[in-house]
Amino acid sequence: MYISKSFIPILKNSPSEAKIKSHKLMLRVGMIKQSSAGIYSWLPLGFKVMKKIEKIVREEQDRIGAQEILMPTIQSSEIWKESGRYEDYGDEMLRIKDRQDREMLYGPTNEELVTDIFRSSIKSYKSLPQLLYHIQWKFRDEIRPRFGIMRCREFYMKDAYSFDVNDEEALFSYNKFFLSYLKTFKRLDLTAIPMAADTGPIGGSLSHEFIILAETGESKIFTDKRIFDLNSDGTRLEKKSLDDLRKKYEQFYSVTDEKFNKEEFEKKVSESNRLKTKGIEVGHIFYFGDKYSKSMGASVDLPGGKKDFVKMGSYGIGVSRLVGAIIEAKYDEKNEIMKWPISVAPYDVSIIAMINKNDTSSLDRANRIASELEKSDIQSIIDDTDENISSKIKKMNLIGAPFQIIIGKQAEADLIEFKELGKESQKINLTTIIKIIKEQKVIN
Ligand code: P5A
Repeated sequence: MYISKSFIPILKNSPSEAKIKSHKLMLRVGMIKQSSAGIYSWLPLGFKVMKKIEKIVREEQDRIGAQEILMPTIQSSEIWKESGRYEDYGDEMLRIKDRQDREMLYGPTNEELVTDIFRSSIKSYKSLPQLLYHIQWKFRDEIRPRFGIMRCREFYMKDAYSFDVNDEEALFSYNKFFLSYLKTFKRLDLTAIPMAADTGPIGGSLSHEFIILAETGESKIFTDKRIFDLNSDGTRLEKKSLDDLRKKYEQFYSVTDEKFNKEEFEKKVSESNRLKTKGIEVGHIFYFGDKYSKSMGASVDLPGGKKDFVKMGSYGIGVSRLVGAIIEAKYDEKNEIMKWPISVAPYDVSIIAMINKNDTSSLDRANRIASELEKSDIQSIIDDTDENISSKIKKMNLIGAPFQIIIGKQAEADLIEFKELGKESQKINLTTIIKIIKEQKVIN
């Protein structure tokens, strides 16, 4: 891809309306464009990143046995009246009337709709567990949309729902998602910490928010620093192993402000391990038993012939918010360098060629390198403009491909100037470059 032909509308300076660095960068490099308050179009660069995040989220859902479906964005009010949430949800719900005067709404979440799908087909405990998910736009009429796509009105969410025969099995499902979330965020090169959280309008008795640390985050958190040393390595998709994983995390005090209790914090966490800070909520999981299955009549036949309401949980990841969260974690605003994790980078390599109008040799060389990289499934973007080299480098630093190739006027035969952002540049041949990039891609 040539920069000159791409739709990457870069601004010279940081936009003044943006308050936090992810919003600034996303507007600056043209990843998104606001269409109205809290509603955005995704332009090629932003869309590429979001699609890569979505793919990782999907793979990790599939890995725990969840099945993908696609529910509509527009729902009927009927099912919300059944669950009792139609009134409760208040002004955050965008309510619409169709031409027959039927009350419709743009879904802010899908507990009701998925329960309706479940109850129409599943009648026996033998079909359980069922883990269903979709990745779909949601709408919440936030009173104060802010920080770009971080808190907006229309956003892209992965939401999953579990249906089980009893509490024990339902907690097994809950723990599967707990593991899957740790793995998902790790693949995005983020450290997301599970924190005991309130259940709010979703309801239920057990809930964790997954939070990444960021000064600009909207969630206040209180935690034991030692939780950052934990990981999910070696955990298997078995009850005991998953239970141990959750216990391992829960042994350390780690809560959002709604759950904060000063006395408990100071009793459980030594002074040197206490961390009070802010973070961004990138995922949220809930266990709510029969809250929806009871009110909506979703029951199954049990082994002895009796019937019972299924036990449910729901599990959300803010797919569009993650684009901003990764920028908050990775963007060096002072030096204006964004380095995307290779797993979600819009391009793997930027090729910066010194272009001379009368001599196309460096552009020819850039093209040859790009097509060799392509053969190894490495995506590149070529700066083919006639700007000077330093402004080209600045631009590429903002676009954020984690690797750069610079083709100067007097390029040596075999050697190429190659740089990983944040590291020294080196002169090596193309085979070595491909090897270095492929190695990083595999780690992810
Ligand atoms: C869980 C899945 C739910 O809606 N129902 C289905 C449950 N949870 S949640 O916490 O309310 O939302 C899940 C994740 O969606 C992201 N998110 C948002 N992203 C951008 N703008 C918003 N206004 C917004 N609201 C929620 C968050 O990442 C949240 O964790």
